Amino acid sequence: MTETSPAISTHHRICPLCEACCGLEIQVSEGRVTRVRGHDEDVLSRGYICPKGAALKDLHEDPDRLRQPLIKRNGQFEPATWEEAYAEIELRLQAVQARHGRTSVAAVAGNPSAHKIGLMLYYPRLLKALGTRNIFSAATLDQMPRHVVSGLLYGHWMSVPVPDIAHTDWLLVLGANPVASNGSMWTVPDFRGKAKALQARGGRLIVIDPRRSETAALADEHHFIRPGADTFLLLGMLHTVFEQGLVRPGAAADWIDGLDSVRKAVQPFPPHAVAARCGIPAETIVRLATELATTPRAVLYGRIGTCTQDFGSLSTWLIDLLNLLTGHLDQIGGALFPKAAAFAANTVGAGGRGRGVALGRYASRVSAAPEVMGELPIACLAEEIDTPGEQAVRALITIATNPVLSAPNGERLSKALGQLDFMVSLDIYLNETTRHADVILPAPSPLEDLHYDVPFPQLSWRNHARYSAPVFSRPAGQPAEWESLLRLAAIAQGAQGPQDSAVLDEQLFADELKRLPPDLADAARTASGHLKGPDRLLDLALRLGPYQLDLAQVQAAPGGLDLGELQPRLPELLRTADGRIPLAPAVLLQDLQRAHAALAEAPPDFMLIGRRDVRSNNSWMHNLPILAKGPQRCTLLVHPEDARRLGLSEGGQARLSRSGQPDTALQVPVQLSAAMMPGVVSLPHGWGHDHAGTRLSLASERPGVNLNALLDEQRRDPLSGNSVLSGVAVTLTPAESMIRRSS
Ligand SMILES: Nc1nc2c(c(=O)[nH]1)N[C@H]1C(S)=C(S)[C@@H](COP(=O)(O)OP(=O)(O)OC[C@H]3O[C@@H](n4cnc5c(=O)[nH]c(N)nc54)[C@H](O)[C@@H]3O)O[C@H]1N2
Ligand SMILES: Nc1nc2c(c(=O)[nH]1)N[C@H]1C(S)=C(S)[C@@H](COP(=O)(O)OP(=O)(O)OC[C@H]3O[C@@H](n4cnc5c(=O)[nH]c(N)nc54)[C@H](O)[C@@H]3O)O[C@H]1N2
Ligand code: SF4
Ligand SMILES: [Mo]
Repeated sequence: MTETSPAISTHHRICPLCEACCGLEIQVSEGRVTRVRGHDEDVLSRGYICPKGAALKDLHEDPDRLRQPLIKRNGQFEPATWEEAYAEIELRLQAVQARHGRTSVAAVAGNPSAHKIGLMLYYPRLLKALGTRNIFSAATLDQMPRHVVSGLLYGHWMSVPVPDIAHTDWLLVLGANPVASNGSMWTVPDFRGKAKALQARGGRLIVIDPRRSETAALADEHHFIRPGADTFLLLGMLHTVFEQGLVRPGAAADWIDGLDSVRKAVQPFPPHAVAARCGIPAETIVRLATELATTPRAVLYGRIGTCTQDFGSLSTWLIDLLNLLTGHLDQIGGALFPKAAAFAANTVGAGGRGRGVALGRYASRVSAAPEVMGELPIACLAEEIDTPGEQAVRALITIATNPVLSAPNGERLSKALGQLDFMVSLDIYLNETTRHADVILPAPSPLEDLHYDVPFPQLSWRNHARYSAPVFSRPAGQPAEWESLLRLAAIAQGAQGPQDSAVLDEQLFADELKRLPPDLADAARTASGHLKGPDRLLDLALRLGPYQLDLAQVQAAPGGLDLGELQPRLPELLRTADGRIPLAPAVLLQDLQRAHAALAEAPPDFMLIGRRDVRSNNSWMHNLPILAKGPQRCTLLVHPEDARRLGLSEGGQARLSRSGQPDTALQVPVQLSAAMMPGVVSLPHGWGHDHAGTRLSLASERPGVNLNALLDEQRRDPLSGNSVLSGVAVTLTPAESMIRRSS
């Protein structure tokens, strides 16, 4: 913190609202935020900020943000003290455990938990204490295919290659819109600025998307693709690479196995055979493959559009194979693996080999969906609750998640939550999901919390280590989230009565040290022992990390420590058991049969895709005045030709349902957009704030509709368990017909 004048202080805070992780400069006067702007000295983001960053002030001040625990009594939430709340949880959670066993309790964690160090570091403690297999998270609505492929190919879920945007001359983006989303599984603040720099040095940006997105508008080249068909495009490209003798694995050549299997596997997919399926001409497919292979610094990047589809794991695998086989993996200007200063499993130990990963060690009870990364698909949560049986889920803990809006078929989940014996939520709002809880524990405002990003330095465009101290102190009595998690963990383990979170934290630290060799543990106890909470675990992780830093060093650099440009990391990065990269894992080859069977599928009349808006964030930032103002954002984008054919007009209402499921119908305002691929319509997710019993006064004024109410929770990428959220067949009619039919 710096004192600018006696009344004004300036603080530096990493923005916790999206994966760009911008460094912000927050000015405070008389206990209030008076200005938020980008921090010019931040080593990662260099002054960049988006409208959401500025909304941290509104979030901090939002009168609807919960500041006291709530306990539901006779169907009504009543304010309670923290000890009353914990006592209620103890009574009721332990009763469920005693009666129905440990599996009867489920836990779900959501997106914001990735942005809270307290949640990242202490949630595993809670899961261990719960001892349940019913663990779910938003990862299966998002990036699970990415983890599967990283695990299988490189031996760790979090070994994710990211485009070296600082040096590449050719960047192909599939299914991502970083100009609006600010990047994902790739921490890249100011993507627009970096893309413009790429173009200024003569490079090219190419976008593949069923909508001419904000990123496509910036690109040198954009191609529409039939939603869900990336796998076919990528297979056609890979076929070309083999066919034209362009296979040159470069840096990775010494470590790969299974090249012939890949060659054989792509044979049925020449460009002319996949062109109609993906909607991209064969010549274009061949040209893109050739450009990728012959441009010395080139890279493919795929994200949510390539993950949340029927072939999510296949698409992600093919993206990596294309980068690798054209010599761009682990190469400057290609796709590089970041080297994080702390918490990265792929920096631990000697490197070069490791334990690898296992998939499907167990399966979900009802659908037999395989476990991945210790989780089950979140789309299975509702059925695990509402399908009777000895092993049914009867109690639930939610941490920073709103699956009633964020997951497919939230209606079913909402009903299922109503059937639970007990539910507790650690959250900041009384919203569509937490309204079902029996106890809500409020998290502090992000400005009252210290921060260090745990996952994102493992995904960043440049290596760095940055720390934020709290801007404000927590209100009296308000625990940090990690303290709440320690209390919940103690309860889950059967503790009775009030517990001291400081004592619980000592136990946790002692357990952490037990995992180290005795000499290292002694050194760590001496070095980090004076700290507590996440600071202590962070100090330990920095010391054990590849740069051998410590917390004090990172804290002393207000803009963070710049740890340099990304560098090649093979073979040290590998953690597969044999130290090799298996190009053709059996499970992926097998999954390819599914794509083969779907090659001839004709497109339905209309397909639905999602979209993100700069002023929105999944389901939970619609209550902040600075973001909520302006035009309605929950609109259905329809191509003007499609609209004319259907009798829809700008500003009119459309009736939208999943094809064959008229009861899923939503009524939505139409917005004409020539940026849509004909036959594809787009609706953003995270809306539908019209449930009774929430406390979201501003959001409920313009609730929008819930896209996920249309989606089928049973439709998943089988290997990763990731939900299919894009490319769903829909039926579209003017809303008048809805009125006529019902009258
Ligand atoms: N159709 C469709 N659906 C999608 C997507 C899509 O593209 N299309 N995207 C998916 C993706 S990528 C994701 S990540 C998921 C997100 O889905 P979720 O993980 O469920 O996250 P959000 O909907 O963002 O809800 C966040 C919750 O965290 C709470 N919260 C906010 N800040 C804090 C905090 O500091 N502490 C605590 N304890 N709680 C906090 C909010 O009040 C809210 O309840 O949505 C998915 N759903
Ligand atoms: N402003 C804002 N920022 C966000 C979020 C937010 O809600 N709002 N959410 C955050 C989260 S949780 C995440 S995971 C990231 C996601 O970040 P991104 O991955 O960049 O996600 P989107 O912006 O949804 O962009 C996905 C693009 O894929 C396209 N698409 C849809 N289906 C297909 C398909 O089948 N194939 C291809 N090739 N393209 C397809 C869509 O038209 C869209 O343009 O954004 C994060 N940042
Ligand atoms: S892009 Fe916006 S929301 Fe994302 S970290 Fe930066 S300021 Fe925050
Ligand atoms: Mo996400």
